[in-house]
Formats: sequence, structure tokens, C-alpha cells
Amino acid sequence: MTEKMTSQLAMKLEDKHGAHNYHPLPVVLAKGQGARVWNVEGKEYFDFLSAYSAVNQGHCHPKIIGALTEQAKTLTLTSRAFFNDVLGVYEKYITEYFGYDKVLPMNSGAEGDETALKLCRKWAYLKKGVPENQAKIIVCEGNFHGRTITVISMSTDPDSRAGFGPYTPGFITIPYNDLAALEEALKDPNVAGFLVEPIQGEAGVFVPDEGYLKKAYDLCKSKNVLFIADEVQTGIARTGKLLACDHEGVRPDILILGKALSGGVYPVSAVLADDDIMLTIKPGEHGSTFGGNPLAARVAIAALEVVKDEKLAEKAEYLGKIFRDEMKKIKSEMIELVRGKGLLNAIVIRPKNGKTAWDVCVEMAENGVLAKPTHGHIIRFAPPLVITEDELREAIERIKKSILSFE
Ligand code: IF1
Repeated sequence: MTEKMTSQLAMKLEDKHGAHNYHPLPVVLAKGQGARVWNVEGKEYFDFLSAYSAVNQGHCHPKIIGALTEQAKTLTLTSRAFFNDVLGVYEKYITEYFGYDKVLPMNSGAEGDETALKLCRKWAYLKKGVPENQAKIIVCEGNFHGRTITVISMSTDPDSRAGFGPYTPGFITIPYNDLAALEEALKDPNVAGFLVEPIQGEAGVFVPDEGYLKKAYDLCKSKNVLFIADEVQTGIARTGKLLACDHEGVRPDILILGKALSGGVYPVSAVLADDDIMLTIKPGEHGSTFGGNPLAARVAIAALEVVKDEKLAEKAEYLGKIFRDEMKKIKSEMIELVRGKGLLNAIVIRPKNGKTAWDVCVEMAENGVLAKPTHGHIIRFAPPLVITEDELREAIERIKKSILSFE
């Protein structure tokens, strides 16, 4: 290529040669460090999306990039046809870190969810005694677990689902945050699991009532049903605890992690469970070419170490309170609601003079803060957890200025 790279050119290239399965804000990023990113022309922004909570440890964290480059020079991929000298070290580290007997390594979040569903079904047939092919898994309205056919079969969002049928059977859908509906659905003796996001991300950072997760867990236990938590987005310190389930002292039977498990450096996901569940899957019954590769393993160890070293959960808890308090102080009719936990927050926008959440995001980008609207009227705010208090306060000023510009 001889043409000089510009934001215009980058957007033109994507539009011409890439599938049109996204509608990005017109911002072309070329560099990132910590909580900040820069576009092709050098304009600086605070990143308040963090690649949907994957970059919790901040862009290009030196410790994680160090682990990546060291291992990349040594050994990257062996497949699981052979052992490698890093996987076991990682498996010991992550299982002790989260307190489970075993881990099953995968790559994307959707694969993690698929793995959890397969594990749950296998357990139902081998341990619970559900008749073959009869296992059911309860899921929630408004869920987001990824993009595969089975995962979208669980979805209630027409954008994710419509036009991609036929769908995988075996799911019961109930409203989120509704214990009575869960109790009713659990009456079916073939129910094997309940898959739930501790906070619904895609639904617009929908935080359930206090006590919901604990009571849901107890209901599942009373029916010998596995409580499966999708912490792909909420896990790894994002909500102010290592896991969002920790807020209610719930230990999921099956835990799904992704995104920030690598600090957003590399696709790394994982499913954790105890032996009674995990060992129901036997050699040859599940796997992935890239899952558990030494590069992923080294990156994940470093990413998890950073979370502890830099006390990111405590930081998210502390900074999240400041963020919500300051947002609630903004005097604008456009702010209908502020909600969230830790540094996973959202503002529900009331349109004004035809101006919507999209316009607010465009104005914020102009002022140096990147965030993305969801469902048309909700803006998610999730900066890297390494953001300093000074940086956060600077970003808050820019967000205020942007929203007040519509008054
Ligand atoms: C996209 C949303 C966020 C997830 C949970 C599994 C996955 C995700 C709880 C799958 C992925 C993403 C993917 C991203 C948009 C995004 C998202 F707006 F769609 F809902 F984060 F809020 N479980 N979430 O949130 O993980 O396979 O993508 O690694 O562009 O689809 P993946």
C-alpha cells in the first residue's frame, strides 16, 4: 500500500472489503496505553468501552505484553495432541485463583458458553439421571452469551436471532430477575442447569435485585440443578469484586470467563468446575485447536496477576461510586437513570429535540471520551480498571460537558 493511512481511508477500506456486520462510531484507533487510545491522526481519547470489558487491565499493559512477546518467541501452539510445558502451570494457577478443581480452556466467550452447555448436559445424563436427549437448560430473557447458532437459540433479541433458524432446542426462557418464574421452571425434572449473567450487559447493564443470585442459587440447589454463571463480561474485577457473584457469596457450579482473562490481548476463555462435573467429559468429547495453547496460558497468568497486583477489584468498587455519584449530579433532562456496579455502568438517555444516545456518543467522542450506545437509548460506561482517579475525574468533566451541550 502506498497511500498514506488516514481515518477516512481506514473506514473506506473496512466498508469496501469487510462484511457489514457492525456499525461503529466513526473513530479509527491506532494506539492504546492504559485508559487512553489515540486515533490515526493522533487525537487522544479515554476509552470507556474497554472492548466490552476485555481491556480491564488497560491497553498494552507492559506485564501482559511482556509475557506475550516472551512466549511468542518460544512456543505458541502445539495443539492438545501433545502436552505443553505452560498449560499445566496455568491450570494450577487459575483453579487456585478461583477455587475450582478443574479448568477447561477455550478461546472466545461464546465457546466458553457452548462448553458450559455441553458440560451441563453431559452431567445431567451421567450424574443426574435425566433420560437421553431430554435435558433442559433455563435461560433468561434479554441474555447475551455470544453469536453461535446454539447461543443465539437462547437469545430473545431479534437482531441476534432472526433469520438464523432453525434453532437448537432444549432451552426454557424465563424473565430475568424473577425468582417465581425460576421456581416454576425448576419443577420440570429434566432441567439440568440455569445459565445466568450476574448483571446483564447487553440488556443495558441491568443489575438484578439484591439477593436474586443467592436465592436463585439456593432454588437450583434444592432441585439438583447446576447454577451456571456467565461472567465473561462481569468477571475479573469489573464490578468491584473478582466475580460479580462474589457480591452475594455465590459460588457457581460452572463458571464461564473470557474477555479480560487475557486483558484483551488475545482470545482466551475458560470454564471452571469441580471434578464431579468436569470429569463427565472424556478424551475426544470436546476441545479446540487453540484452547490451552502456551501463548494464551502465559498471557492469562500475567493478566490475572495484574488484577491482584494492582488491586483492580477494589479500584473498580471505589471509582465506580465516584462515577455514579457524579453522573447523578448532572442537571440534564436527558439523564433518565444511572445504574451499574463497580466500573460497569450505564446511563439511560431520554431523547431531547430528536437527539439520542448516539448523538451523545458522537459528542463525547468529539470531547475525547469513547462509549457506545446499546438498544438505542442506553450508553454503557466501562473504562479500563487501571484508570486513575484524576483521569476518571477528567473524563467525567468531558462527559458532563457533552451531555450539557444539548441543553
Ligand atoms: C460483539 C454486547 C457486550 C458477553 C457475555 C459471552 C459473550 C459476551 C456475557 C461472548 C460478549 C460482546 C461481544 C460483542 C459485543 C459484546 C457485548 F453488547 F453484545 F452485549 F460486551 F456487552 N457472554 N459480549 O457479553 O463472548 O464470543 O464475543 O468472546 O461484538 O458481539 P465472545
